Amino acid sequence: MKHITKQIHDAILHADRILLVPHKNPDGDAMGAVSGLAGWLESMKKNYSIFCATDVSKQLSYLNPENKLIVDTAIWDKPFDVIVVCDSGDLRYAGVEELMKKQPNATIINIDHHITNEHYGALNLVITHASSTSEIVYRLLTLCRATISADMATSLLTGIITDTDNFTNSATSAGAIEVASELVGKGARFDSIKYFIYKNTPLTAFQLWGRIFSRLTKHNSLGIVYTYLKQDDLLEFDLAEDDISGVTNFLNAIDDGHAGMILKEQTDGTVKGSFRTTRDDVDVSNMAKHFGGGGHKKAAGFTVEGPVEQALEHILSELEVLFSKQSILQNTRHW
Ligand SMILES: [Mn+2]
Repeated sequence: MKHITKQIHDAILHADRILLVPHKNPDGDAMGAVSGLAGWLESMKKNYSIFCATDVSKQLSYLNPENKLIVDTAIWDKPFDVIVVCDSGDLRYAGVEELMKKQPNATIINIDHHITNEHYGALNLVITHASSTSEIVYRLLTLCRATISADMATSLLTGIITDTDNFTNSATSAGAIEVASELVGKGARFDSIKYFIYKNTPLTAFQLWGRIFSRLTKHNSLGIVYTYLKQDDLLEFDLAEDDISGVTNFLNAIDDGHAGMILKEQTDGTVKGSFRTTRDDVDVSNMAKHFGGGGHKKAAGFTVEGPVEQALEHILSELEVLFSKQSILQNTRHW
């Protein structure tokens, strides 16, 4: 890690224009990592911007330092020296695959922990056993001897807390807890994170959770417990998808079957699917890959054509064919 860290440090020191990119529909880790890096660039008086291909949820608004976040693609018309992509296994997931073609001379830095990472950067700091990209950014900043402010610590701790699902899922390693502890020591505001991430949920969000839970179904031969969300549900309750983001990880609490799956209809008519499992013998990233997606062994996602009813039928029948050839259980071949 030391060698690549030095290369990243050098690239940033010599850059005049820097762009930070979280993946689209960013989660706490993507925004936490970007916001932590932004604090570092701020302290070095670097000229930088943050670009996201989609809007960022209101819940994560405290991770938008100096209001630098831009969603207007016009920012890509001027050349950047360095573009840092955070928490994204590939440039499609980041939503910048096409935009990147406008920046042939930029040094792309890829900081990520996804097992499916495509190493698309000129510099790739990819640590698949790290709990979160925010943990990696902390280690990077520490090796670069950066001063980590309380704001930066709050950002990075957000990433660790959200990616470990509040220190409950399998990403909760000794390293994650160690870094979290150091961040608290540097003034990370645990209370703010708790408030923004876990305690500002509107009542209607819980009512919609109830509807999503009422649709939970177990597919007996596949051993998959699934449910779905329609755009009509969001309209009816006047909510955005971010308002119920926690519902996906709740699948981990279900003690039935090999894996959980939720399908969420998007505003553009496509359907975003997420797989979750808590079992060590199941690798859901392979299941997501079958539908053109990716992720981690225990949490992975993909996007297919809608509407959600047809998507569900399609996915279940595809999985039936797939499972008839290979077992879902990892210890039988490469699944
Ligand atoms: Mn992450």
